[in-house]
Amino acid sequence: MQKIRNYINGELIEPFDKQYIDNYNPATGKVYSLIPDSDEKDVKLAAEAALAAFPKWSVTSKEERSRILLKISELIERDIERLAIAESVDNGKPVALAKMVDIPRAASNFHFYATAILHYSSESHAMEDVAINYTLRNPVGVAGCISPWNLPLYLFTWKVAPAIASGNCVVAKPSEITPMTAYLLSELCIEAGLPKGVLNIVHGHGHKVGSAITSHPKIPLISFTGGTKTGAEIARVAAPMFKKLSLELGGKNPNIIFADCNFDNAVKTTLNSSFANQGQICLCGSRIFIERSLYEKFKTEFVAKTKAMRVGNPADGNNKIGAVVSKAHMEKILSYIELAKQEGGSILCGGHQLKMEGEFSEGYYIAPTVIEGLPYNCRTNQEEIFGPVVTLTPFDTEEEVLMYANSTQYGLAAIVWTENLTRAHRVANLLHSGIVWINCWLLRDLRTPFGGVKSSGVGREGGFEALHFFTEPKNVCIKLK
Ligand code: TXE
Repeated sequence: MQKIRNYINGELIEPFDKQYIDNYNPATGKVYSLIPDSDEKDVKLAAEAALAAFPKWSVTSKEERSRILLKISELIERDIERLAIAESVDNGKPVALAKMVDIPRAASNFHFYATAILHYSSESHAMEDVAINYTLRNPVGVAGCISPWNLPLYLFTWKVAPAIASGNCVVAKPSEITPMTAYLLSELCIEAGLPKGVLNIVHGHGHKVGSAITSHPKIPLISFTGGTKTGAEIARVAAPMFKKLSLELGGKNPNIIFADCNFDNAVKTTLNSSFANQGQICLCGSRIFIERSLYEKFKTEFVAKTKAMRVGNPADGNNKIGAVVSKAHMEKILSYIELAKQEGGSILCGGHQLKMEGEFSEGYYIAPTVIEGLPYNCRTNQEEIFGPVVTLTPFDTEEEVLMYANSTQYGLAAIVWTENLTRAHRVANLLHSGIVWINCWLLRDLRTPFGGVKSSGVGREGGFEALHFFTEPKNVCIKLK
């Protein structure tokens, strides 16, 4: 059975204690590889390697850093097929989705930051003829990057690329549920000639490896994407150590459909924003609010199209929906469907596990589920389910739907469908959320600020925001006379 190895000081090595965790293929429910069950001893080794590499890497010219990152990007593109299959086997997502979204985006993350550093400049503040201030932005040191399982290589590289591009060294931990593509990336980093110790990848559980990174005294900044509870725990540990923190957490995003929308586009994109990646994207719109005059028409069309979505073997290009990531997560999603029924919801389609044939009979499949008849403030409509489950709710006025939309503890993304330009701007301004998509979803320009408000996180990733985060500003003031 394939054994994943840690990537420390430029080498692929076994964990200190030589202990391993089973890695499941969600499509079959079978163990297919082994993950290092690392702990604080492995993190210590990785942090030492990163600290040793930092003095040289931090002064390596940005042209040279850029060249190496571009090489990594090219190697990801070269291996797109192999990486997409690995991502699908590890996570349960359709291979076609990994090939179209996850892996190209991982390559873009390296490409984007390889070039962004060439255009990054810092500020200068002149005090007329008295003095001039200028800001130096130096890399901080060793960055801790902790990422989740839903978009494994995509989100892992979204942190690692800006961190090393800006001259930091990194101790990173991918999710123990989906570690394979981060492991394959470590092989590509070696091939690309990334100097040893610049990136170190330690595999294992969050409560062992993640918490050892968070509490390590020589890791002064932490970039985390994952659940809100974990984010709160990381903040609790990191705050008294005055670490810099970037937290991208959960969402319960509203998808607001006004009667004047472009109906066909709204239905088509809403299918995607509801069920892409089995609904396991923090940006998915899980609460669909529809203006009452359009409600029945939208519901009929949306439910019919949802029923027609094929679920099954992620390697079969005809299947739009694969397996959810783990047995535990499948059970969590199913328990929320039960909760929705108890809260008085009617299941319009789905609502149950799907049993497949043959080698997929033990896989974790859930029929895409549409629920109606729930109040906006019930638990089903307030808590993050993170699966192929959406609710439909009618509304009468703009004021009412804004109240529904803003009623949760989350504020990551919102989607609005309307052909009325002034309303689009007005509503976008009044939504409590870090990102608003008008008449589209998941359209991403990597230069834009990415992140949420309220319990959806602290700080922004993307563009120069990430380069700001991974550098420390220092003001230098020179008196002129
Ligand atoms: O996330 P965790 P899980 C949501 C979603 C999901 C829930 C839990 O609702 O059901 O979170 O998912 C590491 N110190 N999202 O359990 O535990 C962990 O090993 C440091 C939203 O997978 O937050 C993994 O690498 N690190 C989300 C990473 O944190 C710790 C994406 C995320 O895992 C740690 C995924 C600790 N004490 C889930 N405990 C999004 N916003 O995209 C765990 N980790």
